[in-house]
Amino acid sequence: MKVLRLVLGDQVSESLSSLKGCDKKNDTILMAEVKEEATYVKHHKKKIAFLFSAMRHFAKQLEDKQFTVEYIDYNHANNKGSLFEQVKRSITSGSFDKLVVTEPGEYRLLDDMKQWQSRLDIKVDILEDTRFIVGKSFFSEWAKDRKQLRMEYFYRELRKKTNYLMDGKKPIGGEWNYDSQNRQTLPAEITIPKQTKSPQDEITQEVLKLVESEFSDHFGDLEPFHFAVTRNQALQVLKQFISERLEKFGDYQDAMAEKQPWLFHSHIGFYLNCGLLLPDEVIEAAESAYHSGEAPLNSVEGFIRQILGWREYVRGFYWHFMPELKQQNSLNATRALPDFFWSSHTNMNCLRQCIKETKENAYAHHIQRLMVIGNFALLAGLSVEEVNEWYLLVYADAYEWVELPNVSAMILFADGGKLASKPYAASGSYINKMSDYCKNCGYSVTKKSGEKACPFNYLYWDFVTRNKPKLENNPRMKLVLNSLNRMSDEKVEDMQQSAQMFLEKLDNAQEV
Ligand code: FAD
Ligand code: DLZ
Ligand code: SF4
Repeated sequence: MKVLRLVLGDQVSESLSSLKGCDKKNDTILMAEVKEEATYVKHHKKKIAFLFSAMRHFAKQLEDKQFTVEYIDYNHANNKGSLFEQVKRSITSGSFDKLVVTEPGEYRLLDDMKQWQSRLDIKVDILEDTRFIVGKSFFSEWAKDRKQLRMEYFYRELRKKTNYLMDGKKPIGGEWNYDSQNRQTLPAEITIPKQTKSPQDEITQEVLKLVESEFSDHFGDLEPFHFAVTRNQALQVLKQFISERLEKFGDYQDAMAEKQPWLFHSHIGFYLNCGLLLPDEVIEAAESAYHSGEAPLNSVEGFIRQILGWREYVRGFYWHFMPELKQQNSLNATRALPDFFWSSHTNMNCLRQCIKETKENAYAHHIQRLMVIGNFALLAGLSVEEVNEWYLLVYADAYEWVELPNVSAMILFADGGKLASKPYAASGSYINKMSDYCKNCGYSVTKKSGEKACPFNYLYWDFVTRNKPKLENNPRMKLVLNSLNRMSDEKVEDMQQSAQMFLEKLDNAQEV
């Protein structure tokens, strides 16, 4: 039996199901840098460079172990431009008995792949992606017959199932969740560890040249480029996170600071999502740090919750609710994405900083994505489709399985509240509490309406007023709606008028 084994750009892991039982003599592993995948959205330059370099290093690693690899680079004479055409070419030119591939992380590609068997007239095995703690069916089973699908309860199930941070049947420390201890602001005198920078080698430098010449019209800065592109480098990033950042991860998880894009976060999402790191090894490294006394429980539980809880949950949520999830727009958000999402030119300092850092690093941490950029997109009623496309292309860790639930369901409430119990909407005071952005802003965070007032303040109340009919039956919105009802008509009108003027400026592409 001669097997063609296709490995995708976000599958650079030797533990991959499609590589199990690979016959080094007879089988061929196909990897291809193709235009279709690099441009179905115009990914950030750094994201393309990162994946192409990780792919090339992985192919070399396999070749060094005597696997037969057919690597089609972007300018290869035989490059056919799409994964399907590339597979077709290999099958036509070789005498394979079947194609084996691990299921892709995006619905569009899986949907396409399901047609390959009949289109190629060869047996196609699409195998489960085992690089997660649980399979897709675990979520569907758990969701069955449940009225609410809150992450917290899914997470508790997984804690019990895996035994991570458990003391028999009870959670270590007595609580499942230490979120309330994870909301500190950053003290002025704190030392933030330096970002782990992986050195560029010749392969990466080649790729950087390629990306500069082929994708020059894509968003983002290509250099400086310090991503890990091999498993050993990614393990080094993990190691440094555990020894230098994890201790304070919990305390400052929600904090933001100007010119500090990396803070105490792990910066491993890129590596987990493309296969350079695996979730169980990351969780186990954090758990060991707790047991050896290197990091406190609020940090370790908070970190493990992100990976065992949120990451597994959003993946299950995506596959359970696709393809409908992509069509949903419960708040009818249709406003065009403002130009400053690309240029970062806005007088709102919080957005200017977060978008500028996104452009520079293809990274922003969770609270920047959620409570600054996402919050603005929600309050301003930005188009669900355009916001999703933006998030999918700007972040180097973005693939639809993880991006879409976070954007459509978490920030835009487009699913009508299946994921979040209420919209993650907040006024400027939240941003002011959790960051130092407001100090250097052209707007005043204490002003509620008028030209100089922080746009988040009046947009917040305008959002609540506008969507009152859709939110008034939500028990978690009761306090907010009571506050709105207690406000004088004049105050509400002032804020609505300010919001109207601001949104008109956005619609007319004027500077805000
Ligand atoms: P840390 O803060 O150190 O967290 C550790 C790990 O936990 C992350 O690497 C990630 O694997 C996991 N994690 C944390 N939160 C989430 C979450 N909400 N969903 C899934 N995994 C999570 N994450 C992506 O991996 N890809 C995306 O495209 C993506 N888009 C997002 C869009 C929005 C609007 C929001 C609010 C969040 C998004 N996230 C996404 C989740 C989160 O912001 C990133 O995982 C995190 O910022 C990556 O940085 P880090 O590795 O330093 O994470
Ligand atoms: C994101 C991406 C990019 C930019 N380029 C490639 C590529 O050239 N070849 C490839 O096999 N995969 C690439 N990818 C990752 C795929 O888009 C990813 O596998 C699917 O979106 C499914 O998650
Ligand atoms: Fe952002 Fe408002 Fe603060 Fe300015 S004042 S940084 S717009 S929250």
